[in-house]
Amino acid sequence: MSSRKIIHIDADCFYAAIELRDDPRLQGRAVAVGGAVERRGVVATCNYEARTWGVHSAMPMARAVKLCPDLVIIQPRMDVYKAASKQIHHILHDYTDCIEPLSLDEAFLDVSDCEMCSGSATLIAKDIRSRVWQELRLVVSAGVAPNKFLAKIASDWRKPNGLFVITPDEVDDFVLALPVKKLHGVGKVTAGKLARMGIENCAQLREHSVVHLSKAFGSYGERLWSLARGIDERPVEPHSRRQSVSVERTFEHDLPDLAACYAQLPYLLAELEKRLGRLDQSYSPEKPFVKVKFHDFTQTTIEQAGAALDLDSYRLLISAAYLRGNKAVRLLGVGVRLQDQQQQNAIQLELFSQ
Ligand code: TTP
Ligand code: MG
Repeated sequence: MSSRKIIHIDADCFYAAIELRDDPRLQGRAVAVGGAVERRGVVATCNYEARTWGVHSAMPMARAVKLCPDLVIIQPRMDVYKAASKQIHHILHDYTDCIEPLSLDEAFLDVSDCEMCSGSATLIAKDIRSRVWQELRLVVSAGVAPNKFLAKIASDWRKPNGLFVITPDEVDDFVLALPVKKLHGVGKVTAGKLARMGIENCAQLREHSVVHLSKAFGSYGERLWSLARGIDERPVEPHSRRQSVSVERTFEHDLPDLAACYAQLPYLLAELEKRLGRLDQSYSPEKPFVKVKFHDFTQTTIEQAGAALDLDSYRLLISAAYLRGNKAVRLLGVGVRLQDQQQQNAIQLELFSQ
């Protein structure tokens, strides 16, 4: 198998970061998102400030408050987190459609065939990190490696606000020093069993034959043997279908008025057309939409069912969106919501079978 380029993206203290972004009064304070103490709530996540006090995910909120008496507790706003997740995914889809979402704030990308950034996975990861910051004011850490298990470890390696790259040449040295508890699938029980065999790191794990490991760990033994050598052939499995195609640009200098927005439209639409052209036949365009983000980061989206996908439609949408804020614009987006023919067919088949 030729070497792949896998990126793992994981936002830093995702829910908490969104709360800090949306309420500047929280800056510098220890913040936890989760259920209230009175309702025996638990911590969903907390910012790094709170983590210095020992607070962490899944901890009862009552205990968190004991550890960190000044903790600010915030009720989760799932709708906002889901919307942010969607926006991050829109950015990711600009680089490849081979994306496997793992949770709201985490995904694998296989960028082996991506030609952007001169095909450099490191530059793509940098670009993603800076775009997520520019467009959402959120920080994502990224890991780059030839496979999924190493990319995931790498994204954690320099967290928060980190990028860590393991090139194919570096895999061997990196894995040798790796504690076995970092291996994909090694939980407390397996780690304990390995420790009793005198195995703490992958260098020690490598001293055991695949036969020996299979005897000790059943079918997982062979997997351990591979992981200890930095081998992980699992493909990135995209299982979510596209719902839209879009192009967004953040401008170096804010666009002062509607005329300046109009002037950008042809360039954005040309790029959008290119991206639509790359879609396979299983999608058909449904309706145009636009997004306008103003200089103060407020933003608005408008779509129009039944409208043609032409310059006039987008001009109308842009002007309607612009007038909602009527102030300088930092980002413009144009897009098309898609109809997924595959899903439509599935629904039809189900109907017929009744
Ligand atoms: P994580 O990525 O595990 O955590 P995080 O993003 O908050 O922090 P970091 O990645 O910097 O270590 O989870 C993403 C979100 O999922 C998190 O913000 C809140 C939610 N979550 C829970 O609701 N319960 C949990 O036990 C965990 C671990 C996460
Ligand atoms: Mg995270």
